[in-house]
Amino acid sequence: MAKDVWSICFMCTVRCPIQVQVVDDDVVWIQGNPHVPGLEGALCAKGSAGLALLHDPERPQYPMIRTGKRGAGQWRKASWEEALDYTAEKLKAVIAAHGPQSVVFGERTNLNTHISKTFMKALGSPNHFTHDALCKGSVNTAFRSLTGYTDAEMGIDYANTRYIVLYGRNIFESLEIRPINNLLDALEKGAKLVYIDPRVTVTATKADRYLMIRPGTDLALNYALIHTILREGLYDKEYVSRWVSGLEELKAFVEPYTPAWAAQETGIPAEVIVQIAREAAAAKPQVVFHYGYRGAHHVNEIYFRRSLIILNALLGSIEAKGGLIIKKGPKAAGRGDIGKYVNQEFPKITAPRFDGSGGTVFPLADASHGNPQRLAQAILSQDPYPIKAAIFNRIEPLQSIADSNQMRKALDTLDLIVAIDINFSEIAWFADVILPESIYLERADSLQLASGLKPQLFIRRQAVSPRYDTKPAWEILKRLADRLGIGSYLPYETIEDIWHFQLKDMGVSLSDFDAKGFVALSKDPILWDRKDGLKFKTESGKIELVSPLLEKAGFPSFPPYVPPARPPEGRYRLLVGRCAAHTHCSTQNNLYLNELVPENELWIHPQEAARLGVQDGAYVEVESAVGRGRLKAKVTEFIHPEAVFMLHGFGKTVPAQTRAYQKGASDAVLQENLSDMVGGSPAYEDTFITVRPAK
Ligand SMILES: Nc1nc2c(c(=O)[nH]1)N[C@H]1C(S)=C(S)[C@@H](COP(=O)(O)OP(=O)(O)OC[C@H]3O[C@@H](n4cnc5c(=O)[nH]c(N)nc54)[C@H](O)[C@@H]3O)O[C@H]1N2
Ligand SMILES: Nc1nc2c(c(=O)[nH]1)N[C@H]1C(S)=C(S)[C@@H](COP(=O)(O)OP(=O)(O)OC[C@H]3O[C@@H](n4cnc5c(=O)[nH]c(N)nc54)[C@H](O)[C@@H]3O)O[C@H]1N2
Ligand code: SF4
Ligand SMILES: [Mo]
Repeated sequence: MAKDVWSICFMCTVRCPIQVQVVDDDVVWIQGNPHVPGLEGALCAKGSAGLALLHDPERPQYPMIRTGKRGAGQWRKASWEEALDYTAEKLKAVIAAHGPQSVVFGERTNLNTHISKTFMKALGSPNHFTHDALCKGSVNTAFRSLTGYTDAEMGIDYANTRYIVLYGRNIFESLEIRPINNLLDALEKGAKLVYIDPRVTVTATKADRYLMIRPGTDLALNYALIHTILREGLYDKEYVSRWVSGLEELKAFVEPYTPAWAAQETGIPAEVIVQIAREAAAAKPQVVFHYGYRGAHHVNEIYFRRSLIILNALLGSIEAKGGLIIKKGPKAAGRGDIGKYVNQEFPKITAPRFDGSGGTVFPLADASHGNPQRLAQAILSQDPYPIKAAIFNRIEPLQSIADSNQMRKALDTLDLIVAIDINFSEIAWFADVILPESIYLERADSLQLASGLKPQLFIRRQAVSPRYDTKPAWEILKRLADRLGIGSYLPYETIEDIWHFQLKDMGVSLSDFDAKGFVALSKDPILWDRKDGLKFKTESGKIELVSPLLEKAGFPSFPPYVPPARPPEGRYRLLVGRCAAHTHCSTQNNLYLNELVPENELWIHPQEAARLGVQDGAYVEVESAVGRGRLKAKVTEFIHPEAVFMLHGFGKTVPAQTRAYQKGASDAVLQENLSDMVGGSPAYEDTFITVRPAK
């Protein structure tokens, strides 16, 4: 029997709405939801490779309990009853001996995060954390310091922009389909794209202007852009006088940061800096200085992110058509909010977070996300208390957190490691119990609320029955909760129970999803009135350039510029990133995607390669202060001579992933565990490595 099922792709967390064609309980075709503007049937290579994941025999097929040493790959097959009983008993023992705060739960934010947060609160532990700080912690803090909104509450109106500047936002490879299609439309209508990166990426090749910046100096460039915009009076005076405070302090601060000064620092000619400032100002307010994603992750990340938001503020592009927009949720559309189990009464938790997020370590970081970056230190130092059990759901601490060797050492001291995963990831292989989740095509999940100019709800319905003995995470957590005596906090049995609970105040029913797989909560885009209707969530209701949030915590709003350290003689700054064929560290073993990009290579400039005796295509050994690796060299002029680059997520050590096993090197093994202590992000790009031809 043939049917079409509305779902949401999960080959990466962009979560494109999809239409899945099913014949006789098997998937025959996946395409983007044709009714969604900007998607219209499109899917990326990874999305199409969902088919290979579904049928992959190299994923966990049943619950497993470790029998040998950690990581040795000796397992026994267990029933779900047995594996859940085992996990619950171990958790109870840990809680009895060390208290509920000794249990941590990490996950990549997903549709069921309201359930896992509920699980942890009911357990009495403050230690639920997400990947968020690793991705954009400092962007989040920067936005809150200026506007009161988090980065998750901000978006970009790509379709209507006239001028967009991307700082290592390699949007055509590290992709999101809808934004790309919208941006392509804008470019066709004449919008200009400026791309800044020490490496020539696919996005660089599509730009009107590409600037090979010296790594880590984007902040100097931005101070010179701000200097020029203010000196030449190019800013949006009406917007700034109504919505921005602290302009005089900013003017005084950027005075010394001239384009000539920045040219020395960045390698970008002064006249080009001036031209960009003028071009951007001429397009205002339909301008975007892209504030986010990764790109330049350094210990002063927060100030770089603030400088980007300040540029947008000066050109009046915040809450402007073709600029940045404040995302609108159900309330702005006159609806009730989506139901979340986490909005209920829980027993009071007095222990602080293990990671000091919103506390003693990262006072300004968003405590609702926590910070995985501190996990290894917190375990090893037992500060602020012992951690004894960890549940990892859809997150890979051994590849997504810098310094894997330290992480392995720390995790090995725990009494219990649980992995809820769909792959034999490094962490699953190192765990004590693997609770295999059904993949997105085999399960339904909580509804997705997508806030934006037009808020919408999306649904992931189950397309086919599970190929193996796997379960959705919401069910795994419910069954675990029942065994721990906290099941009443998760009052559901089926996915329909969850959906009804989510929809109860929204004026939407399940059948509303039948026609198109989504429900629009507003007919028209909701933009607030720029004259009088903007609602910044700061105390003054304005964009606060001088930030009480920062200053009350003892951090300056405008610290003097400190140049990034130059690599010591014989070392290179390690830059990392993604490619279009892979998702972080998840897809390297996928049958199709592995064929497209089987391993990572080390990009190195020819002048440096010649000096080191490194040949294009030959193996090199790389080493940092904390780890080492081996991969092929790619000798290319397309990278700044101070830096080398590798794709993130390779260098697998799990033999069960036969296609990816030992291919390339892992960036996380090399990276030192450094952080921006103000913003909360890791400084992934402050590690220096040596390179030599492999023996
Ligand atoms: N195909 C694919 N797409 C994805 C993802 C994926 O895994 N795969 N993941 C999604 C997620 S979660 C994220 S966070 C985004 C990431 O999206 P991006 O931030 O666009 O992507 P990265 O691939 O991390 O690329 C970082 C770029 O920054 C450059 N860079 C390094 N140092 C500097 C510097 O000092 N200055 C400047 N200007 N540039 C620098 C690097 O050379 C690299 O090209 O992608 C999203 N989209
Ligand atoms: N060294 C280094 N670390 C990084 C980065 C980097 O560039 N270098 N980038 C950072 C960024 S931007 C981000 S966003 C994070 C991402 O960090 P992660 O979220 O950890 O990375 P992913 O590869 O997206 O997914 C991790 C795990 O989720 C599992 N998984 C995939 N789908 C499912 C599913 O449906 N259910 C379950 N239960 N598990 C699933 C995968 O098998 C994998 O083990 O990493 C950050 N950390
Ligand atoms: S970008 Fe690709 S992999 Fe990510 S959700 Fe969309 S289709 Fe799936
Ligand atoms: Mo990310």
